[in-house]
Amino acid sequence: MDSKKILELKRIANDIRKESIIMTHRAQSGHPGGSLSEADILAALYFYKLRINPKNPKDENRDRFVLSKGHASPGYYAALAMRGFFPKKELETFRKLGGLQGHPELKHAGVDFAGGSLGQGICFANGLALAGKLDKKSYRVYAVIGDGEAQEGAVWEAALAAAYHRLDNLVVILDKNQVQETGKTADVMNIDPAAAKWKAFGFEVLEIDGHDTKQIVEALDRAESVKGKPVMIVANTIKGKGVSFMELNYKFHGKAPDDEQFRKAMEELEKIEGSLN
Ligand SMILES: Cc1ncc(C[n+]2csc(CCOP(=O)(O)OP(=O)(O)O)c2C)c(N)n1
Repeated sequence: MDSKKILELKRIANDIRKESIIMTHRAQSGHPGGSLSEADILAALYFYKLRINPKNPKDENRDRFVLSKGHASPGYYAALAMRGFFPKKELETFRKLGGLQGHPELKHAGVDFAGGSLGQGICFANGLALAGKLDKKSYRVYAVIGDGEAQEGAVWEAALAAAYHRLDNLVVILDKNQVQETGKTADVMNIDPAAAKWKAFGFEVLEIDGHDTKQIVEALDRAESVKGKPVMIVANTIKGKGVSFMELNYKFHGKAPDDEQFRKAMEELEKIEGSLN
């Protein structure tokens, strides 16, 4: 991928971050931390890798995307709106009655999975991937899970099943942002060495810097050539990435910025935007 396209994806990721801050601030509710950490991954998926068509969101041959960490919906909605699944104006309805809910609902164009109950998305992604194989479809399935979420037992049952069924049409991306709801993942219940664990479960494991767009794109490309087993991309990220006082700060897991924090966050993200021109 040329450097121009990389830069474009970085700008998109920054826009996803800005929208996540705007949405959570407006609603005074929602999850900024995990939205900021997943932004570069979502930008690479939605604006490079996924074979999807916003004009035909239910195309049966589309690649599937599962946001298993459904609480990080602001980043997800921003990516969907920016990709054209629904008007950006709808982002203003975030967490309002009848609008975009805190956790994704299937009624919204582009949403393939109603995430929220942690541990379920990767199981659902397995089902999609298995169905694709049985139906001889060429679509691929991508799922993003959180590192706190990876403490759920169901995740490991899904990992066993994915390898057992040789789901080489499945790519799981671990948004390893180091922090969960109440503190550091390593302190609450350590999931390391994560890469070695997924490898032992039968995955092809690629470990990357999840904020390095070039590495994300290369890993997504490489994943396509893996045969006979599912792929795990361990994306090392920073919760709250891009906003200094949110970075690695569990207090911004599920808390919206107040007016002053909003102003500062936007100022920082706009500075990053300036550096990307
Ligand atoms: C089964 C289940 N238990 C608890 C919760 C409440 N909860 C929402 S987010 C969260 C922390 C998730 O941490 P992580 O997966 O690291 O997410 P991220 O840091 O990427 O936001 C918890 C415990 C939930 N949504 N589902």
